[in-house]
Amino acid sequence: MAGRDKVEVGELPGIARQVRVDVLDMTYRAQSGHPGGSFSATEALVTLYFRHLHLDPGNPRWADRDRFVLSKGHCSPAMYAVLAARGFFPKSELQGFRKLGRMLQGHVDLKVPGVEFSAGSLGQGLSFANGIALGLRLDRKDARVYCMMGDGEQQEGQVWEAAMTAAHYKLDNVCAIVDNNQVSQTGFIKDTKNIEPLHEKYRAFGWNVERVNGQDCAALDAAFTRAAQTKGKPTVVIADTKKGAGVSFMELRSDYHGRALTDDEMQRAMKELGQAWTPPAKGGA
Ligand SMILES: Cc1ncc(C[n+]2csc(CCOP(=O)(O)OP(=O)(O)O)c2C)c(N)n1
Repeated sequence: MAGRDKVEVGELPGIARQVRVDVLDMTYRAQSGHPGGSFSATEALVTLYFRHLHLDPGNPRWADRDRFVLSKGHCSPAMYAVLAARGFFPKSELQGFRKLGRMLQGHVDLKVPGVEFSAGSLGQGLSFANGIALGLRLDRKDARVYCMMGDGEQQEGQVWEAAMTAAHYKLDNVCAIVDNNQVSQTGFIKDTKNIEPLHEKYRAFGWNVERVNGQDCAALDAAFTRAAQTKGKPTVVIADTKKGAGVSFMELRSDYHGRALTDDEMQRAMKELGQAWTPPAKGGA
């Protein structure tokens, strides 16, 4: 089935709910993957893909497309679910997530239609986005480049080299998004290596800064619109989110960074998402 094009802002939460259901299903089937950081990023992803990115799912390499770089590439489940919903590939592919020989592997990679950057090693996406943005400028194209990073990822030095580069070259076609979900792989970021005040840091590096509730699609939508109107400097949208957002017992827990839910957790989580779910018969095909 073909994916849906631009939708009204009021429709985004419903799409986000379905993305979360798909993320849980994919990671459960694979018995691995990263639901926590996928959930915090869901609203930003659906707002971008259903409202802002100029794309042609039937022609993923269209020269004038906007580019989206998922630098926190371990959050592939959410991105794959969104790409499938937009029609880049059949939704049935999601069932092969992290299976040997299948297209959708654990970290986003270029084999997947709609993916622009093979990620996995954190800290590199913004540098790559800068390169695309400079290339688009040379080619006199109006397309924009979006790059989503994690808040733990902000601890990587390369992020700040790239932040300097984007400001130096006045890359107003770059919009970074920081999924500021407070929790990294093993605990709270404020306890491992504090990154705040993040907005002041980006401002000092010469960026336009938008700081919004990152689970609020309308707020994100307005921030992305302002970003596109900002001239002479790159924009960062600091999306204040919660790791595991959308399922109460997963919120702000590093425990759900990189594992599938148990049967009992699946039942509780799917219930909260309003989705019927029963565990598969054991020993079946
Ligand atoms: C260079 C590098 N170091 C370490 C890792 C291992 N790693 C994978 S995910 C992760 C935590 C990332 O935290 P954050 O950026 O906050 O992501 P999120 O909470 O959104 O999942 C780490 C350390 C990696 N992928 N790359």
